[in-house]
Amino acid sequence: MTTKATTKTTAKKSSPAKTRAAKRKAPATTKALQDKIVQHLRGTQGTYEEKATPQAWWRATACAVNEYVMAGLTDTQKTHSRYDTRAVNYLSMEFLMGRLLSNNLHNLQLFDVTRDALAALGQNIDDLLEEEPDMALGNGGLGRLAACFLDSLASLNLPAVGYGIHYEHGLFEQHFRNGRQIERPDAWREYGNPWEVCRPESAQAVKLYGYVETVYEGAKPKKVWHAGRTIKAVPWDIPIVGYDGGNVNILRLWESRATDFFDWDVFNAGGYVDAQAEQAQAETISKVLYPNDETDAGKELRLIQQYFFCAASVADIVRRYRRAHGDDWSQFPKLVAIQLNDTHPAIAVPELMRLLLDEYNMVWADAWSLCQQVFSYTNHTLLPEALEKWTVRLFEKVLPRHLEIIYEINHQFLTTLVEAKWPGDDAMKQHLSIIEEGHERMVRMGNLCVIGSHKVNGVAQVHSDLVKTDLFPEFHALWPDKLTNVTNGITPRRWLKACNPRLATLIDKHIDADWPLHLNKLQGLAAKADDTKFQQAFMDVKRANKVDLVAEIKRLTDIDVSPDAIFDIQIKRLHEYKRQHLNLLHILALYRRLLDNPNYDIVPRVFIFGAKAAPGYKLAKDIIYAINKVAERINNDTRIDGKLKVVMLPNYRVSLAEKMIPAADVSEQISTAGKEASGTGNMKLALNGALTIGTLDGANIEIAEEAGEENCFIFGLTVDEVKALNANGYSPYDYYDHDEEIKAVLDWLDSDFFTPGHPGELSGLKNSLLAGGDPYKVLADFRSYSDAQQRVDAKYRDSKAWARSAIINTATMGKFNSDRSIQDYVDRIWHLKPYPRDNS
Ligand code: 26Q
Repeated sequence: MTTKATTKTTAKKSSPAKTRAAKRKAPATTKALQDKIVQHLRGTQGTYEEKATPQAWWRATACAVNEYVMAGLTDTQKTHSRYDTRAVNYLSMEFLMGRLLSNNLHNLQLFDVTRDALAALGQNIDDLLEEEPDMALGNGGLGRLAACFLDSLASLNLPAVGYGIHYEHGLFEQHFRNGRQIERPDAWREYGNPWEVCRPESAQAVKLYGYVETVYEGAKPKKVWHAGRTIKAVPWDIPIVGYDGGNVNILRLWESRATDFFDWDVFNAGGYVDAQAEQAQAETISKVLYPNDETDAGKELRLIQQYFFCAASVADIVRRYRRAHGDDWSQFPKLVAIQLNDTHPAIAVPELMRLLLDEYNMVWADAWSLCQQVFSYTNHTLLPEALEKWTVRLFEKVLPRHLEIIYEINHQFLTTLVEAKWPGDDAMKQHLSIIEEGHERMVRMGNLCVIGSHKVNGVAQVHSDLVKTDLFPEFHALWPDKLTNVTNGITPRRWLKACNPRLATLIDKHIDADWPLHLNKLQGLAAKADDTKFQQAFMDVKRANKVDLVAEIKRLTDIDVSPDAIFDIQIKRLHEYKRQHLNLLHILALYRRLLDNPNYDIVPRVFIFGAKAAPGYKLAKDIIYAINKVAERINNDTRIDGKLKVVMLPNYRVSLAEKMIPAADVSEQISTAGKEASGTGNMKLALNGALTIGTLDGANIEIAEEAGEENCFIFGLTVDEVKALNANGYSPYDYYDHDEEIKAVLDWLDSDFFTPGHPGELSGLKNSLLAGGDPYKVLADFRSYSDAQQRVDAKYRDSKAWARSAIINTATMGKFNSDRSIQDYVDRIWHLKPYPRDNS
């Protein structure tokens, strides 16, 4: 049983909003929905009202809603083909979709009628929504960004297709055993998924391995790739429903299968088992999402995954184009845009070249010109270890023809453009080359993306500036117009309207009801920031959301927390650069102050974490363990009178984020300046009225600009100060030796205070910050962070000042609507036109 009070809070009274912007009527009545749900319960689920399980109710409801979804899908597809529209193809290894039922209901304006229909059938919609497994086909920010972008593309009526992999297992399920992270496979579609449609008629063959032969057609040499293996790529389509009558686009995810071709010779020679093994191998490709969100150096299967989905997607894009235009390629760059979500789909560039050259006999210059016009690339990281590289050896084995094409792209680039700009400069050539020389030669996917694209963007202003100055300065000198910025965004439909119905209802009463499309209208709330009654209403919503989270925390961890405490939330993947351990050291400092002085006066605080660590990332897993162990000790220490609580919720994922974010007072965004490309959780939390404690990193800078620094708690080194510290030689011991508190909390980790009977279990963490050199400057930022936390405490005591800042945060987050991000992509990179669907 969940406690979210959707039922009560979304009931709309007649409000000024209604008169200002009449809400679109629901496309169905309660009665119609009720009939459809029962019909599906009986007709497709094979059960009936008295017997149906909650799962069956959820499935029947999804099927009922699907009728509206599919109608919109058909209309949209017909419209696109009727007008032969230019479309963007968003290639991404990850789409972190979360659950779809609530989202689809909200976007179709069917939420209220469905809630009522289910209530009439004796079912609670909140409970039923919990039945849906998360579609967790992504690791974190990059995957969730792709999902928000799909929502915006559909809502803005822009022709778009998302292309990715139909992983059988998404991101692992996280459990804690004695405080340690345990991973279990995710089985999101073990029992099928009602949203997806298989399209066997659009399957593609994907080749791998083998060798390249040069044959001659007259004097003309022609390359023929004799593949060693052929895999079948089968598409599953997931409809993406735009908001309020928007279009319904498609997310197409490829599943790998063995080819139908059956080798009877092998079979007859007694090779039945070998034939089965081959099938298992083919199906391995789409079996599992790599759970690393920065690197997984050189894994052959990862390269094959990348090529598998890129080859299938590019073939699909070309097939759609040729259906309308045959062999006339002149319209191709006018109709096709392909966005590369980081370097993961970089192989799509040589793949399109291969198709044009080898299959469609185009000459090099024409093919290359087409490629450069259609591709563009988004960079999501500056961390050197996260820039993808593959060994030439691996490429030669898996994709021999692509390696040849990459060599030729590189040769042309170096001998024409680079030579013209920097004549005779071999060092420059080495630097810009796609091939890195060394004892093991490597293919640099970032360079391939920059060279093959007409635009390259970073994801927040400071990040894009660093892409120009630090990551690709020479490319920037060569092509001054290629590098640009598109600041990330989040969809306000999922991240406010659907996840925080109480706040959405309050907002509806004060501004136009179309704010989920025009998020800048939230600005209208700023006028009420000093209005005591509005402050009260706003903080009442926050408190009710906190009460819900209190129950969820109790259910998941059995820990009791009070909704009167400050809810301080850090939710993101676990990484050293994100510095969950800075937060932890500060918790230890607070705890120590409380033990030293029982009268130490702080506003009670609950520190809440959600984070998964990559299974092979030892220190990240040790930090999770440390948080859990510290939590155990603090939560059970009666001496501190409940002033401090620490909670690490297990299995952080989209659906859990939707419960945590509406209840946050404080948003922890504390990465080392220059390391977090953008962040998007920071936007979600601020939009829901949390105050940011953060460094001047990524999108925090722009959030502080919008909300005003007086409504955030900014601390720590700036990008330039971090650089200066590195240049001058940073020593963490300077802080350890001179700050008594830092020394005390670090030494505490060596004892068995938090791990009774097991001293030293937490010493790895201390070592990383001292002997390990503290690469992310945790100790350098500690004091400034602790001071900022004191400002948080002081401000919370002034409840009017706090309420005012919280309101201003919500009111000023309009910029971070992913619709704005998408419009920036359209204006600067894709140049698309909207095509609202015809009804036919
Ligand atoms: C690479 C090689 C092998 C295996 C996995 C990977 C891999 C997988 C995922 C590398 C990186 C990722 C994901 C990166 C990511 O999520 N980056 C985040 O992107 C967000 C959206 O732009 C930003 O807001 C974050 O700042 C950035 O960290």
